[in-house]
Amino acid sequence: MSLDIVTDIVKILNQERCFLITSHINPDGDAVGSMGAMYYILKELNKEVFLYNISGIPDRFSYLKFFKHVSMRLDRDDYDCVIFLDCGDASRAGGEINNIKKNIIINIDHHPTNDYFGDINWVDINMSSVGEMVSYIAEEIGLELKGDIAQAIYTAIVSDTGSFTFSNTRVSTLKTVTKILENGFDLDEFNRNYQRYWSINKVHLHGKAMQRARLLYGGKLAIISIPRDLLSETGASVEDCEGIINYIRQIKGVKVAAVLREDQDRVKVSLRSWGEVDVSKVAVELGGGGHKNAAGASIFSNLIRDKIPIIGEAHSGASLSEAEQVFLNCIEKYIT
Ligand SMILES: [Mn+2]
Repeated sequence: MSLDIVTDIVKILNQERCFLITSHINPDGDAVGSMGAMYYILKELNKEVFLYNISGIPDRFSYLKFFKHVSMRLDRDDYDCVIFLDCGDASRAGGEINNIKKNIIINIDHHPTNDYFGDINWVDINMSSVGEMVSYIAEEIGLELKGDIAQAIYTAIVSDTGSFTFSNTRVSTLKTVTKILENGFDLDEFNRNYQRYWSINKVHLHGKAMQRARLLYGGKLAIISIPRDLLSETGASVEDCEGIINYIRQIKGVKVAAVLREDQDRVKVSLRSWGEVDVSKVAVELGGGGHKNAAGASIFSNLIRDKIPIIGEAHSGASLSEAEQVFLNCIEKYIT
């Protein structure tokens, strides 16, 4: 890939000395994988590299060796260059990062809602994943996509394309994967690491959640609302909810899948769609963001109060159903 922006980024990677790499809160496979790939690139260039993620890296990614170098705190207060990966805006990495000194901010992302907060912004909404974007940087430097870098990039791509089933899977994505496989990537070992991480609690949670699935708007919307109690009942964690949405997305005739999960002071909304329904617009309306076919938002209790007149005291447990109402009011025009 011969893009001027890639050349510009490589120039900075060569010039600067001390780097901080970060990605968004509650990192997914793309956030983690792209951080790892960038870390290995900078290590190849003999740079001083720090890794920061405000919520840390989920244990399921511990097969990536860079895992142990990621800190949940900022280790120093000045860096030559800060690289944000997979962040639509700088606050996605956590507020703390605004207080540090940095000469240059590089922003590499593929969210349509990105607000170009960097000094150098490489935002391409056609890219499958930020991991794929970082692979072009590696190649520009002349690094082969193998070993640790390949493992990190493959994690990012597989995660953000739903194992090559989402519409963001492009010819160039598969060309990148082809190069990785040609270099002797052990797919069997990878899949064992990447897929085998479920607990029995997660299985129980999924079972109970599936029972709650409903179809609305003539079967075009599949929705599951998860009250907080369901997690304590099954001993499952918040991360264990991951993947529930993909099952209801597969119901015949469904155009949009939605999971609403009750959290401390908010209800988290996850959205997936097929084809033309752009769920990022729904998410933006609710104060969130994302991609055309995969997006999310948080409905806070004050938003609920703004949009639904509450008479008297809200009864306990009302917030989930109220958030559901706010969401349904919002999605109606996109789905009917
Ligand atoms: Mn991503």
